[in-house]
Amino acid sequence: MAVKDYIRGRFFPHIWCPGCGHGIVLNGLARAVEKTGLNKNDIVMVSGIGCSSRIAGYMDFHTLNTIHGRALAFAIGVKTSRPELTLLVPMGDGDALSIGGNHFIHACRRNIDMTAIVMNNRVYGMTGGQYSPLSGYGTLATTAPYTNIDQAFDVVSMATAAGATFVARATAYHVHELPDILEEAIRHPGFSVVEVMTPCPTYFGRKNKEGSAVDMMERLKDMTTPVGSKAKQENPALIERGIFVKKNLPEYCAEYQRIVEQAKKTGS
Ligand SMILES: Cc1ncc(C[n+]2csc(CCOP(=O)(O)OP(=O)(O)O)c2C)c(N)n1
Ligand code: SF4
Ligand SMILES: [Mg+2]
Repeated sequence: MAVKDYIRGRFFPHIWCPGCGHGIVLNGLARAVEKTGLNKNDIVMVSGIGCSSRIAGYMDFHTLNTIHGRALAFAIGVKTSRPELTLLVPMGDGDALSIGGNHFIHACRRNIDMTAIVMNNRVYGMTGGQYSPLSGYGTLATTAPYTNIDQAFDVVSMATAAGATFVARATAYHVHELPDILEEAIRHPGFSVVEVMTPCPTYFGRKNKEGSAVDMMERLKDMTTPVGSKAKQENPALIERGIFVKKNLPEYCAEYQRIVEQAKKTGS
């Protein structure tokens, strides 16, 4: 199948603002899936609610646009009943780590085979620019007109500490790295987390005077560096991108089946 076969062209034009990074994530995902060679009928995409979650409407897999913060709960239900399917779970930063934070850390802990994509634009885009747990100290938002004093979560550190067996960070600027990282995440037989730093020029950019959508893209280039690079030692403020964790642990559905078989044999 080709990239265009994974897209629902009939629903275009999409709802995203000019310069929004979410469409680049859609592109990256379509290319990643193409690289895996997966049949689209074997893929289920489960999203919550948000501008980011609209991605499920545009991709031609089995798709569920569920409840804000609950995408992983629905996805775990699908995966445990049909373990042979490939689960992709795109979420916003608010969706994944604010209202959905508890589901997120426990999904990491369980190592269930699916790919969680956190589309981090550091804001609640869909509802008008409220600050999220990823906005960060010193930022402005419609709900923080005099400056946000909450510190931000680090998605990579949090997913790693909670036990995710594949953890990576990509950006909407680095369009060639994104499909490669997503492909590796999808192929990984466990719980994969990919944070994608992506611009929301309409709210985060405007509130924080970050300039045009192009300026925001250039900032993604300037503020990040490949993981383990010398640049990070010289400038600790740089944010690393790439793959941070890749390890094998027993997968949840396989373990569950093992227990079922064991119970059948022993009758207890
Ligand atoms: C249970 C529930 N609470 C709140 C909302 C309102 N709501 C919809 S989207 C959203 C935040 C979206 O932000 P994010 O997840 O970061 O996605 P983005 O729009 O930035 O891509 C909120 C609070 C909702 N739909 N359901
Ligand atoms: S409000 Fe922000 S996140 Fe939502 S579509 Fe517009 S640019 Fe994208
Ligand atoms: Mg957001």
